[in-house]
Amino acid sequence: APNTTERTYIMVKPDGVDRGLVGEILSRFEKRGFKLIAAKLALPSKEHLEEHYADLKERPFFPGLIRYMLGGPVFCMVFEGLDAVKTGRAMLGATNPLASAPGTIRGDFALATGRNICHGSDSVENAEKEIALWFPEGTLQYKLSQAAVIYE
Ligand code: DGT
Ligand code: DGI
Repeated sequence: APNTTERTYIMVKPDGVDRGLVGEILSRFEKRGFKLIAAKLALPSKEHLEEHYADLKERPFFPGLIRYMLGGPVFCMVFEGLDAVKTGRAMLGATNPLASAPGTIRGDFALATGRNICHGSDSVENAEKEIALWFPEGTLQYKLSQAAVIYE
């Protein structure tokens, strides 16, 4: 049977929250059929963001990235569903919004790599790490009544 319980961590960055795009971004995942199993608005510390972006620590844009991410609240979400990680990335679009197709979130709402309004886990392994980092309190477990109309 297909794995309908894969999870991904999706985050609206401070510019996305400031621009009023939380509902739009959440809504796209919801409408696609993914199940929302955790969500919150957060003001992460510098240390927390440095851990989230630990893989990019040596990159020249790292200090600017952390400053940008400290600019205001972020909206944190966990979605569950078939191929959630890869499909989530496809819905966000490319890292550089100019390379993102129209119809993707970045392709519809962003122009600059350093202001690309959202984050999505890039592998199942990283999704597990990110969910543990942002939701140490855990996620919900429940059944959506629409599951039978989303999956065969
Ligand atoms: P790709 O090669 O298919 O993965 O496409 P991208 O998304 O890497 O975009 P590309 O190849 O046009 O640009 C290569 C890198 O250059 C990109 O990952 C980040 C940087 N870059 C491109 N445009 C911008 C920009 O407008 N602002 C900043 N800060 N960096 C940019
Ligand atoms: O997972 P992504 O957000 O698509 O991309 P990533 O994990 O490679 O990089 C994380 C963030 O770091 C990305 O959303 C924006 C920023 N970033 C990545 N590459 C560049 C960058 N910022 C600037 N200014 N320039 C870059 O080349």
